[in-house]
Amino acid sequence: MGFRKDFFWGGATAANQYEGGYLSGGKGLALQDVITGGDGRQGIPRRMALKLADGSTKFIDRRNEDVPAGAVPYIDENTYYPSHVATDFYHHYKEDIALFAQMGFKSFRMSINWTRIFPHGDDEQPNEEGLKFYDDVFDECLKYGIEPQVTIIHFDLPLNLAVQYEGWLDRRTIDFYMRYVETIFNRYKDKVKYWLTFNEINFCRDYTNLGITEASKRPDKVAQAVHHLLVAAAKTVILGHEINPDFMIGMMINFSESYPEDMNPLNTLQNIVEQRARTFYTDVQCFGYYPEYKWIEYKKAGIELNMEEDDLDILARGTVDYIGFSYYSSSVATINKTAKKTQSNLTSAVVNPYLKANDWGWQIDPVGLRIVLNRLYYTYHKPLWIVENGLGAIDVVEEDGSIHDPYRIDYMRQHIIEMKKAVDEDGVDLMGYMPWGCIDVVSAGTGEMRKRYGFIYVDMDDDGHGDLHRAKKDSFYWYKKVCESNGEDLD
Ligand code: BGP
Repeated sequence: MGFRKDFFWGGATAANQYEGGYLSGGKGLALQDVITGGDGRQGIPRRMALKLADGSTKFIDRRNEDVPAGAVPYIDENTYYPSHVATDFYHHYKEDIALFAQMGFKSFRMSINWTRIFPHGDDEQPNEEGLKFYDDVFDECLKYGIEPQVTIIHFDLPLNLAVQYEGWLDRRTIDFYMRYVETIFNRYKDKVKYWLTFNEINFCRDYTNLGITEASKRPDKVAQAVHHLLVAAAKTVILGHEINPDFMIGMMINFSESYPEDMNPLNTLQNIVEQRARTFYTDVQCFGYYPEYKWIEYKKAGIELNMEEDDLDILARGTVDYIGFSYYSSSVATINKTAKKTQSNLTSAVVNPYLKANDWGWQIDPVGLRIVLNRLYYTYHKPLWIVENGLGAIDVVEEDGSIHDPYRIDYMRQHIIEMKKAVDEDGVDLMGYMPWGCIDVVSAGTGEMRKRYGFIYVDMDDDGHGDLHRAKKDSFYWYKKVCESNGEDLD
């Protein structure tokens, strides 16, 4: 009973939110480098500065406004961009990995910046300095017996591919991506065994992930680009197993639970329909084919995918070895169009009166995690790995430098208790638990630093002020006990 002996206790990060060094070592510009910060609680969105086709410039809300055709994102010199320094893993990786080792991490999730390896995305040759950086990072992890888990694409697209090719809409992007994948697979095949393809693939639908202009007006183009992502993900699995049969290559999805509002059958039906925004991806990546409901949806919308002859075969052969997923909160499905809504992970959610929420409105639901574990395991029968979970909160540094974060400990304790029940009582095969932002990083949704998840505090604020020194929060010592006791000591 209890978690498996080789359970991966660890933590998760992503290059564009953590690494900084945005032009160091030959790195090129990625779309994430041209997105500003914002303020989630004040409703100030993250923005992008654009040079428009007529020569004028303008800022847009990167999530709720389309990038017009012909527009080119640029860096406005009077604006602060949080990814440029982030929390500077680029220069602090040795110190940070040593701290992870102190906590007893067995695994560390990070992503590779595509533009550190291929600065423009379509380069013929990789950038050796970028490759060397990750060699050093992996060596440092392995020195402490920490298994790296690498996300190949974490909300990441070279700016050049967006501007010159319209990103994933252009089939050639699959080839550029595969060149990147082949390069890193060959280079790191003896250092990295666990991979994830596209972070939260179900949220990769906008310009910053797909590179499609006027995305909201072009659902057919979005569907086409998503098809390219799925083919690319399947090709990754096939190629990875050829390069090293021991590779474990997972998908990565945000799987929030959702409940029908009440006993009205129409709300249960609504829930099934809403769940398809997630299960479409797990169905394709685990079963190896498009589910019938998706073909019907596309047919009704007049969407016809351009497929190459062997696409369906690639999808069938490229099914994943495990399911990696993020879980933070849950939602409610209802046919009531005026139901009260709150914020959630990169989206909004209907309010559930049974749950409390964090400062950003995300509803906290540990039991929902057990439900998701059951749903995924008993649908797909693949090992599961929770590769993100955690509480975004404002931390206060006391005069003596200590940081007391009982709210974070409590959140994680409740989720680990439910995880344990899923393993012990429900028989779910769970590989690991990687709390998000194990060290403070920039928020993906709001671009803020004040929204912190870490066990380790980093001195950096929303305007780029801070000396970047690291400090252990109370949760650091708590999580150390959790790792060392294999999840038995949660006090
Ligand atoms: C997920 C992303 C992460 C991360 C996390 C927390 O959507 O995969 O990159 O940031 O959510 O979200 P936020 O940073 O918006 O609080």
